Amino acid sequence: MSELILHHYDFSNFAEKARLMLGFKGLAWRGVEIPPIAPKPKLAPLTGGYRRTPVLQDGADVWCDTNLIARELERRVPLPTFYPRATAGADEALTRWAEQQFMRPTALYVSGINADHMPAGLHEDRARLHGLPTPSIEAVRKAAIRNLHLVRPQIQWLADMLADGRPYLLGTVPCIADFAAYHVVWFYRGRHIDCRAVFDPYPRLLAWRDRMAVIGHGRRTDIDADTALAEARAAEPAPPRPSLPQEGDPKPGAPARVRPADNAKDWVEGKVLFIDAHEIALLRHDPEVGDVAVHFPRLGYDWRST
Ligand SMILES: N[C@@H](CCC(=O)N[C@@H](CS)C(=O)NCC(=O)O)C(=O)O
Repeated sequence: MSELILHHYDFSNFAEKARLMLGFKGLAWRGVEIPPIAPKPKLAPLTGGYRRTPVLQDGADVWCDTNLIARELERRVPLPTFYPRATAGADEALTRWAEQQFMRPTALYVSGINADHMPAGLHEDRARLHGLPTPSIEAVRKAAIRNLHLVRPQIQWLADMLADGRPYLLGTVPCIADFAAYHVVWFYRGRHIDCRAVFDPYPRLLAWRDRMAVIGHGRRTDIDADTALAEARAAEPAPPRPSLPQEGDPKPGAPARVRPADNAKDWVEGKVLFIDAHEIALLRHDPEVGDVAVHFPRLGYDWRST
């Protein structure tokens, strides 16, 4: 297996999930630092316009979204597993809660507390990403306290899950839900002002967080974006697995477009290379990198035949 490339930036919590997942699988990987705000001129040739962080690359294949990245890592390195049989279903459902219901107010709380310390243009970029008007710095600050009231009861849920002394959220071994909840908790480190005091009343939660942190990031080497683009250019997309289209799905070879389902404006266009109940991969041709396969999960994404 060639060394995978992760396109990420340090303060991205979803990237922290990916880094920890790579560590859990014991992998050596290469990191390309991408900008935290659009435009991302050295990522767009690979993804066709998908701009979220992180993205995983192997040659001329790229995987968007940490939920699909988890599946791809599991396929390559099955053990230790992200999906123990005993907690199947609950692990995915808990993941969705953590990354949506828990993450959104967490982002608004931590960013609100750190309103004056965020990189230039970040508040504006994130508002645009969510299809909202640019907020005043005062509005960002005020959102912090409102959202603190939304995160507190959810932090209590995490503490309650761990109250019987279990080491991980669903039992004795970590599963994908631990990674999903961990990166949200990790985000409370803040950019400048540390927000982690909210966890102080919960020693078992703190112990779980520390247990997750020691998994580490595997073996990381940093490379530049041009090296990653050159690797894509030199490679061809891997032959796809057999497709299993569902009712009404575009068939392999048909033109289609995909985008995140949450207000994202930019469609990624291409021809269906692979489709099943969980994934849709588009084959695109880019003048800079040639043919690239861009893999998306289906849950949380929107697709259309074109
Ligand atoms: N569902 C996606 C969410 C990714 C996401 O929203 N990442 C944030 C960074 S933590 C992001 O893309 N922010 C905008 C950006 O980086 O351009 C995943 O699991 O990868």
